[in-house]
Amino acid sequence: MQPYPLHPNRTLHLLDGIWDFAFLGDVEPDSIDVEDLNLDDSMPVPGVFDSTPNLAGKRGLSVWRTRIEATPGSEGWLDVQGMGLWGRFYVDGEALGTCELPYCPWSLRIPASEKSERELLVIVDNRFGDRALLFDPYFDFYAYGGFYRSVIWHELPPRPIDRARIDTLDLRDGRVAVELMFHESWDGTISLDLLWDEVTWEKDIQVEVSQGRARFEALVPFGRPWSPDQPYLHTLRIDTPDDSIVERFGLRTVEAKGGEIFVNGAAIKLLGFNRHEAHPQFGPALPLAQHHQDLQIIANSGSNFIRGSHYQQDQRFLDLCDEQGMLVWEEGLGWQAGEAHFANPRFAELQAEQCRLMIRRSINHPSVIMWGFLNEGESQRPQSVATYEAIAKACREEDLTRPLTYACNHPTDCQNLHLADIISINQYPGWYAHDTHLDRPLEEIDSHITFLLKHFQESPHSDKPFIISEMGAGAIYGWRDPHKAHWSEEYQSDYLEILCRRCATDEAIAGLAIWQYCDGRTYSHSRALGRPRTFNNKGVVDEYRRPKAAYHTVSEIFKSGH
Ligand code: ADA
Repeated sequence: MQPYPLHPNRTLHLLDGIWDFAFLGDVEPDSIDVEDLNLDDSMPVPGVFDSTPNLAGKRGLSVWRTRIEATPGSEGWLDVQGMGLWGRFYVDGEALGTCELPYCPWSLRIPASEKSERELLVIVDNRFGDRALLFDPYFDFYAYGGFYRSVIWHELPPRPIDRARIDTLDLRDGRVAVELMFHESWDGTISLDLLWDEVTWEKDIQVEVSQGRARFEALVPFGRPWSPDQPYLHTLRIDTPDDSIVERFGLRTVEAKGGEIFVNGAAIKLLGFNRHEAHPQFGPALPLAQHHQDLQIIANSGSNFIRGSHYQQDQRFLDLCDEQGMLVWEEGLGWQAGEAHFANPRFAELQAEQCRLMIRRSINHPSVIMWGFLNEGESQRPQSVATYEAIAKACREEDLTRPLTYACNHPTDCQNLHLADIISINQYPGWYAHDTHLDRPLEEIDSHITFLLKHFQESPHSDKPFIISEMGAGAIYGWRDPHKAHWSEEYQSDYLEILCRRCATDEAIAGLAIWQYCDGRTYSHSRALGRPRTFNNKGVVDEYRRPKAAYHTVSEIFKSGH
């Protein structure tokens, strides 16, 4: 199963499978001759080499190679759905591009060649440093090297279609705005055939193309809204004389106003989890079955909301969320960016670029109801404003149909909240407890939430919905202890009982994303003294998705609403 959009008339080469591979270790990319490599190992794509037993924990340069039988003379477009941390792409020995955006959907144009056998070779580096500006060693999740998601080689027809964006204009009569985007910029008139939901044709629609884009409005035949309870999806196939695309979308509106979040005009309280795409066996290269199972486990807890922390999501997962009515916060990669990041213009450029690519890729997912960026950046610093504003500008230029937010852990002195449509706060009272509560940390939870609500109700942002985008406690799976102290399943369950009851019943709180759904591997250096096993253990299920006591506690409250 490949995610939407589909290209029914194209020759596609799905490059999932076993590639030739070699781990070169501590060498520099410019020091190697790609024509003179001995790739004597193999590696699966999707897959990351540092989750395999032979290379577990290794950092360095790796080389991946596969071959494609392509139509001579065809131009190529390589769809790289997510990789890390850094990759230089060669086709037939020629370097064509470099991806420095971990997790981000990224693509590459491949010039036509008269050859039929083509070679794709990628140098992948999982070391931190200048090539990995967006991923730092202190991030609280493991930085893997390889292909996190599928790679697909498209043979492009003339005037290839890139995407067709479909925005809801009117829920009542199913009116939509369609923006058909071609890969190239050109001007002219073109005839389109539209096929709605595989049954209703509209033939020979003449549209004007300007700079490679054609905009028109349409009425979705028998249009039905998409909602969490009735996640009704439509498809639109657009045929031009040269190409075809099938987009899936939902008739859905989302607004943030008056302290509440509205889906299709109905106020909704978001209750759910932060989820990392991670597994000890596969790292971020999750099989579809794991995405499916995670969604089932989260939905079974009574959740209606997932924050895809802290990077662009697997498109197949978002397709599943569309189908099952799960609401999603998708965000660009970021984790506690500080002064040095804000002083580096390249950081802001890459941040803005990755958010643009995220939004363009996910634009038609009705499940995605808000965009986020720069998780827990040091937004209390005045020098953070330029970077935050640049990213927010890029996001708003891409999409004005969804609220914009970012997870902030500097609630009382944040400099950038004017950019947020939703106030999203990360805090850990009762876990990283303050000295005043060291011996009775659980009492800190409610009082801190009350403090936060009062602060924002008295702030210029009082009309914005307030959500707790992270709050939680750790527990070691299977550790039951009468002391009910930190790291016991009892403490985590008691903690989340207080948190979830408060959030489920307090009308001033528009949403909660518990930190976190499942345990996950994190950094393996001395900072891990606070991370038993070098895992972040705040999951309500462990890394193998085995439920802790807290999972049942949370489920009872989410399902009952109190
Ligand atoms: C932060 C961060 C999370 C995780 C969490 C924790 O809020 O955003 O990724 O690191 O803290 O477990 O402390």
